[in-house]
Amino acid sequence: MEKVTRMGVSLDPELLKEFDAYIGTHRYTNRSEAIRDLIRDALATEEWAKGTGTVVGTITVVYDHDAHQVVDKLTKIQHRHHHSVHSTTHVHLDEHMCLEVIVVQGRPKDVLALADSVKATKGVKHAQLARTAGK
Ligand code: NI
Repeated sequence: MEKVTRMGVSLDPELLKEFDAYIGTHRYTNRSEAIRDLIRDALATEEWAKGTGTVVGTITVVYDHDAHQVVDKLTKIQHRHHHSVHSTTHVHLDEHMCLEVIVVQGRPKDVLALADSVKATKGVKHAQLARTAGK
């Protein structure tokens, strides 16, 4: 493991009080852990916003497989965007409802275009893109 660098952070008491409340709500065991997570979140958001480089994430989709040829449509969309699709997991929730998790990896604008197409597909009940960072 790389050597960890310690750094000091100056905060006014009111902000620190709010931050400690946040740490409690989110069940962090210490401030460093919470700060690390917030920094990683900010860097991941930046990576997606920059529009360059490679990003990773998942698109979770819920649909009724009998509705509006949604299976065909989603398959076509994923083939059209095959450069951004890493893999897909399918779960049959019940007789009709399906949950699919599409693991995405690629240029931010391509991945966002894929997510938009999935969300706009008739028959999709819910679709959500989770943006994360690969490092
Ligand atoms: Ni299914």
